[in-house]
Amino acid sequence: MTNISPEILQTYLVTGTQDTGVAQFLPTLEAALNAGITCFQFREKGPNSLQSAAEIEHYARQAQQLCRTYQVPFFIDDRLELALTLQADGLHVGQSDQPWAKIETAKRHGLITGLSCHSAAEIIVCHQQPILDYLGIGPIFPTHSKSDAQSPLGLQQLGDFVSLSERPVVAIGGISLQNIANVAQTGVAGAAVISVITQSSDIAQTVQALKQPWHTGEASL
Ligand code: 3NM
Repeated sequence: MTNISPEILQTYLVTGTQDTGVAQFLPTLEAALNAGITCFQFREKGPNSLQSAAEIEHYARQAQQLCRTYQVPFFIDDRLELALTLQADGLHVGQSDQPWAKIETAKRHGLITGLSCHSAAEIIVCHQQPILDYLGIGPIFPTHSKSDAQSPLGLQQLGDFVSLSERPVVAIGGISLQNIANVAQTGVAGAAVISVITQSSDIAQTVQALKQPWHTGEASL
């Protein structure tokens, strides 16, 4: 039960200027697009993020333009107004972002919708909501990229949640080149990452390695 092709979720970069520094934000995104990420989420949030609405819109527009060039879907985290103004491809929200009101509005405007979930109860609520296209589940492993992250779920729990979900699942939180094959084997549609790409010294090689399990058939989708 989803309106999207789950392949777009496979290698999903989530990033804002707080993760890259302002100067490296667009070059990092372009390197990742060029290397084959399948989806991008503009997430300007947390310590060191931009505070000016005009600046946030400026970088979001630039990122959207790059995504258009590479024909990769452009999502926005949480900021419904900005997502509607820019006619983004999708909106991703967390449990504390008044999720259902935002998801409903975004869907009415034709956007793809995603919601972060951390528990079986939150996943079961989604069963009633055809307006939701995919679930983000995390953190799977400890992460340094989200200061208010919940406790890590681990691979076993991820697999259980994938089975429970009626929609494609993207795993997030602490995903690395060491654990991507195990993450893929749980049946997720994809993996969403920040630091493994933003802190990579060779983004092309890192993105290729993240995509590898889906190419070699290790993923169970
Ligand atoms: N959301 P990294 S964990 C943005 O659990 C985000 O919902 C999470 O960054 C969640 O790949 C997370 O560097 C940070 O661990 C992911």
